[in-house]
Amino acid sequence: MLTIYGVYRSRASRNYWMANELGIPFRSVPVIQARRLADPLAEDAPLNTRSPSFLAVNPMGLIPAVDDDGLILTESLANNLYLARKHGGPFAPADLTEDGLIGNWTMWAATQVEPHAVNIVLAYDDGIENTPEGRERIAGSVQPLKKAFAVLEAHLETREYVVGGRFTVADLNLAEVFRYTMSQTALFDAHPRVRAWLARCQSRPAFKAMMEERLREPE
Ligand SMILES: N[C@@H](CCC(=O)N[C@@H](CS)C(=O)NCC(=O)O)C(=O)O
Repeated sequence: MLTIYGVYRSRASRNYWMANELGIPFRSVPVIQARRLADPLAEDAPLNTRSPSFLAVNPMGLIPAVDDDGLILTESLANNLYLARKHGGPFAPADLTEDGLIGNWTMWAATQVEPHAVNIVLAYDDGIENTPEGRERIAGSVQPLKKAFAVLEAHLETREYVVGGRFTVADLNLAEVFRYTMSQTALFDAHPRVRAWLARCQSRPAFKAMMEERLREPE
């Protein structure tokens, strides 16, 4: 049985989305980010990323972590690659070439896109998006994202999905990273294929089911 540790309002969302796509049973343990709590170590604090019982699962103190019948994995995008490969079907690489491409696009998203995308989200989380400091932080993240958007826009010129002509774990992983940039509408105005691709990914029932759970959680 698969256990997913992490609230839906975190990068665990991508593992919940994957599990929904695969239609596999899973148990959800709603570990919350310690930074969202006044005193994460208080006796009555909810299970969080600094709770000793969660640190026993992921000593990095980060969500998500997954436990698949005793195999513990702690990197959200790698968790999805593993789940796709384990369960096979259209989400998984069909051959070594697709495996290479899916891994390449996933690492690209993790290293070239996510750090800037998260920086934008954190500016909003901190409520500073309309302050001079926040605007500067956001602009500093949007600038390097322009190149990544242009690369994906060009790639999508001749295809609807990133690898293999169908929705795969590569699309899911990238879509979850690009979701963090959605506040930056000018980036999407300048890259209409990226906008259409993201909408295509987010129109999937498995994504919508994940978002429903996410919206049920307190902000
Ligand atoms: N590279 C990791 C990053 C995980 C990560 O940074 N998770 C955040 C939540 S989205 C976290 O656990 N933060 C702890 C905290 O804010 O207290 C992954 O993708 O799984």
